[in-house]
Amino acid sequence: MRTHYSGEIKPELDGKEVTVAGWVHEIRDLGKLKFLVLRDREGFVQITAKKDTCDATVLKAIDSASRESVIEVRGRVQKNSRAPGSVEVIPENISILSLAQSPLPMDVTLKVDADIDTRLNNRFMDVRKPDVSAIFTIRSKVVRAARSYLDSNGFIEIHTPKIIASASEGGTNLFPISYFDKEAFLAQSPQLYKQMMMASGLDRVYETTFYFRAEEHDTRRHLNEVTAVDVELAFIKDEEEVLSVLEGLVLEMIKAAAACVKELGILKKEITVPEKAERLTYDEALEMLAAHGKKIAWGEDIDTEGEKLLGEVMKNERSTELYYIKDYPLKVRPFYTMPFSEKYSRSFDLEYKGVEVSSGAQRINDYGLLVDRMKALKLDPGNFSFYLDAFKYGMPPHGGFGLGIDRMMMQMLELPIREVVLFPRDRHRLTP
Ligand code: AMO
Repeated sequence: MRTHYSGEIKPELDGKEVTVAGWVHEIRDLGKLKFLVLRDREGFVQITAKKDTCDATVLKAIDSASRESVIEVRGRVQKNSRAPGSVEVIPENISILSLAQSPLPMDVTLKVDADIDTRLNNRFMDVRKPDVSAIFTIRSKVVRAARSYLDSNGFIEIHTPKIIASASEGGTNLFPISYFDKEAFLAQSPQLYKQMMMASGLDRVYETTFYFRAEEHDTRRHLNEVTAVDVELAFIKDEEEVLSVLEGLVLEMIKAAAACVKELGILKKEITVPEKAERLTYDEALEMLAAHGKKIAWGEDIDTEGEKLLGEVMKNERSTELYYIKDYPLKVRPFYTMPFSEKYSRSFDLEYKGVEVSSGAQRINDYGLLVDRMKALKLDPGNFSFYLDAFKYGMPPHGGFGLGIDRMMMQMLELPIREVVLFPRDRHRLTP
């Protein structure tokens, strides 16, 4: 059993017996002296074996350990100003716990850059690299910060089914699955279920969830399996209350990432925490884009290029990287979105550095209006009876949003989406 991680081996422990365990990062044999660099999740520690003072079994173990083998080393800490971190471990016993085959499928010493496909095919090895493991340490802190913010604001964490019978966002991007003798799909969103919970009395809920989306994208920012935080809250006056929960949540997540000083140092990244999110309306966004040469017809969605340009304009002219676009045309939003007038809706997207990270709205809570909106969008209310029932017997006003965790990570660290997901699912990738 290891007693210490590499990060704990400090010169102050001089003379103390320790056990460290991890992977053989590098071996250098200088004849009289053998150096073995051991790597674990916290970093590296140098194991130094002198030929004339070290036990023969220790020297033999070093000779037989291939790179990336898993070993456990018991030994004494020794201060040494010439060793990395001014400290080394003089081994008294080395056990080889698992011998690695060679050649290795990829290099983990950071000397050779492997392409992203090789890295993802060998993700278990890729994550051994400190810069890659740093991403997932930050991700864990960010998700924990999201949960903790929502918990402390009275939200209850729920889990809704991922095997569903009908579409929640419109029907085209569902993955069909066979479910005994019935047709079923992987859930593209917890939307209908989180809304139904608003009629249950648990009036503030959230879920850290998967979305499965059968979209044939091949971009830096789309995946077919997405992780997100979905939130829904009831007894709201309008969408502003939903926006303020989203703003608080996103700022906490960015703060949590910015606090990962060691990991950001390894990644050579800096994260600036915005003070708040700025606000724009959809119409203002269109005007700003038009003023910068990008024309979008009223009622069209703002495309990727438009979003990117808007990101640049907001940064240069308003010194902000985080902003909402509110009041979208009703016709580009899903059926459950609360209308604001004939043309507009009580909906919003949150943009971070020119990419949409969240979208949400106040929802329709009136049964009759909901059915009308379904019909207007050519959806058959008969397919949604399990959902519509929740609106018949007391449904409070409510709203919510879905916030992409992968998108947040990618924008905070300014990396492509595949880098921030352990085992990404895209059009070409189903294993590992
Ligand atoms: P929407 O479809 O906009 O809204 O999704 C919400 C957020 O999820 C993330 N996201 C994705 N990330 C990567 N790849 C994808 N293919 C992908 N699709 C979505 C984005 C996006 O902003 N039911 C509504 C939310 C609500 O109104 O509560 C919904 O799913 O960050």
